[in-house]
Amino acid sequence: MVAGTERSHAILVLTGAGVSADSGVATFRGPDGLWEGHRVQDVATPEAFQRDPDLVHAFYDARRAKLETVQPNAAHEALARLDAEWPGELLIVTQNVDDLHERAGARRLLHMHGELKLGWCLACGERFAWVREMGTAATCPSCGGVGQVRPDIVWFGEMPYEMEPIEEALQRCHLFVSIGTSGAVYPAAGFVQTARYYGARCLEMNLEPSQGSMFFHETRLGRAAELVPRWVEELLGG
Ligand code: BV8
Repeated sequence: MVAGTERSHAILVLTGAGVSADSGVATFRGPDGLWEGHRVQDVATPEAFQRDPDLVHAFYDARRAKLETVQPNAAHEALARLDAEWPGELLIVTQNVDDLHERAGARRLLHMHGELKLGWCLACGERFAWVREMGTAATCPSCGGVGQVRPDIVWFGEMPYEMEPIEEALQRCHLFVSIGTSGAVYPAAGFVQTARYYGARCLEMNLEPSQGSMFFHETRLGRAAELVPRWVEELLGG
């Protein structure tokens, strides 16, 4: 969907795990529905963290370590090119907690579910960069508290970040584009309905139809690393 998109138009792009899949980062719902061998409720809820902090830390420590071994793919790079060259408003809202959008050069970017490379101290409330193993005995760089640092990730049952600017952008955008997400998790899965209600044209690019496909004006099926560069070229080059 490019026809009718003026260079003054506002674009909101929502990305999910499918945009990092071509970099070798596991998506949440693999064929077995498990997430790197775990059930979501055992590793991505506050209750799981209370119940078994060692397991939750091991899960996030392994995913943070994996980030050092992967690179942005053509989809991240194409979105960074759009960010650099699109003259109108642009906001990339990612559900992903990896840093591949940033490493490709994206700037107009919000992480609504937090970031693997951030820590959060429950003693003093500070957030800070954290690139190494965390475990249950990490020391807060701000207050020195020991064993009070958690991953700065939005777990199920927790309020996603930046919801106000995201709501505003959803109401303002002329084009809403969803890339690589199953449309299984709210509130992100409901964004297309908000954008459409406020008059945006809605485009979905995914390996298979998402749970919200019926709300999109157009669906393009395929790998993000192939579809996204082609779409950005249509927008910028066309
Ligand atoms: C909230 C961080 C309320 C973790 C994530 C009970 C209590 C409270 C809330 C609820 C509840 N019951 C239901 C809810 C709502 C809940 C929810 O939606 N549950 C679902 C399961 C029904 N939502 C929440 O809890 C949210 N918070 O509601 O708070 C509140 C209100 C007031 C005050 C306090 C609280 C918080 C949700 C955020 C959870 N955290 N991530 C981490 O990453 O470790 S969610 C996680 O799964 C991801 O971040 C993502 O958002 C989500 C879905 O993942 P996807 O990105 O879509 O990935 P998935 O694998 O599912 O799909 C990948 C897609 O890509 C597939 O379609 C595939 O076909 C495609 N694909 C694969 N390869 C490619 C490809 N496409 C293109 N190219 C390829 N190569």
